[in-house]
Amino acid sequence: MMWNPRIETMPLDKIKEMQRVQLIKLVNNLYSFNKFYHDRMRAANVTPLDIQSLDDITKLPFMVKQDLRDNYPDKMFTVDKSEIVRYHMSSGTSGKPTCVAYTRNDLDYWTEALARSLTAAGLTSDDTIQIAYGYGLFTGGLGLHYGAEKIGATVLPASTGNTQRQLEMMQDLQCTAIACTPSYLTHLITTARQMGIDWKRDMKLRRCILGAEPWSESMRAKFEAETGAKCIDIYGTSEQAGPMFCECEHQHGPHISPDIMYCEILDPDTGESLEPGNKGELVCTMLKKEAMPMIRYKMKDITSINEEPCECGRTSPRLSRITGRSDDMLIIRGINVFPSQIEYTLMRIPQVGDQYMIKVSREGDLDRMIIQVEIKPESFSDKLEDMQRLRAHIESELKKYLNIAVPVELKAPGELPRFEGKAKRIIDTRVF
Ligand code: DLL
Repeated sequence: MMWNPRIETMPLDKIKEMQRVQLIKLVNNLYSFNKFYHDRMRAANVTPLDIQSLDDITKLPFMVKQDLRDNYPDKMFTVDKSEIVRYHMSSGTSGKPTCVAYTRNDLDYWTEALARSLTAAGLTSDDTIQIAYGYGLFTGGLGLHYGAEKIGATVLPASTGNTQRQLEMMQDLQCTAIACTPSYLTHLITTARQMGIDWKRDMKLRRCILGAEPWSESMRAKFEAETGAKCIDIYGTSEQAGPMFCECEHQHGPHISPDIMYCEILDPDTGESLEPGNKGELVCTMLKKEAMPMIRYKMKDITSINEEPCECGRTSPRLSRITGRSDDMLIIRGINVFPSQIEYTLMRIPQVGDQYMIKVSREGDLDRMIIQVEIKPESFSDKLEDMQRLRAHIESELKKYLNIAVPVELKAPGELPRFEGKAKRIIDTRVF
């Protein structure tokens, strides 16, 4: 089944022509009517006349997350406030979040992309999907919600947390699909075992829609063996809109919607464009976004594009599994964490010294992060109580800024290693 066969099976040359026309329209509009983009293009010495072919896109300047932070909250919006119907926000560095705005059409295209994606994943109006991504400022819950409703599936907006109840609801309502992070599925599996639930005997689950963080083929094999459900990768970022592109039932990487997004893959070292099939940094141009267009936005995710037609009959290109990032952003159990956020939070606590270390590992299939923090000599005390109080204070400050509970280990002055060259403050031993 396809949601939009005309787009999903369009021959590649027609796809590229459609993207070319849309790109020219987008660039003309932004150059003529928006100061931010006009100034950017002028600074890069480009005018709309320079953009005639898809390859000409390389003349346009890149955009990066820092642009969103520098222009927080609304300096990059390109429509009147009255046209904005929703905001989503994500945490940023140095305590500054990023804010993404949507017009009615932006929400409609996002929903359309998800309707195509969920259909490709094998869902229909007969399914009941439990959405266990966070509802609220995070894009996961609401994004999947409207996509699933669009195809007529029954939605259980469970959001995150309350794991026993999630499992009971899944059984009671005979949910046939769940959308959540791979980390949360791991937790659900462990809890189900403790509750004596046998997924294959007691559940009707046939699809798990997993994304928002890296996961692997070996995790897929384990999840499928335990739950009996097909596990489908879903990719998206808040800058694009939110969760967007799912694998089809052949599970060879998420199919993108080429009328909505144009992808480039760049060599992270040289910045050169790479041909399909080669791994590099993903750069996306959202061809239809109104409230907050994204042109040549550097996602910082490492992947490749596959333009070969798929066994499912779709011609829409696929992304390969995301194998890492070209920046230092960590994703801990589905939550994006920037080391600079951690540093910013720690350095505002007067008792904290200059040295800290972030340790990330995997226990079973779950991420574990610990932050070791050196205390200033004058703040260090032999009294256990004082140190426990200080540790609790640091942990609560970190929770406030990172949105995730992170255990802290206090270290005596001089205990952590010093670096002669560039400090190496992150030790990440996870393998995906
Ligand atoms: O994580 C949107 C989303 C929600 C995607 C639900 C899928 C499901 P952000 O919080 O902006 O948006 O984080 C985006 O998460 O740049 C990747 O590094 C990572 N990511 C997202 N999906 C995948 C995936 C949402 N399937 C960042 N595999 C991206 C690996 C993923 N990494």
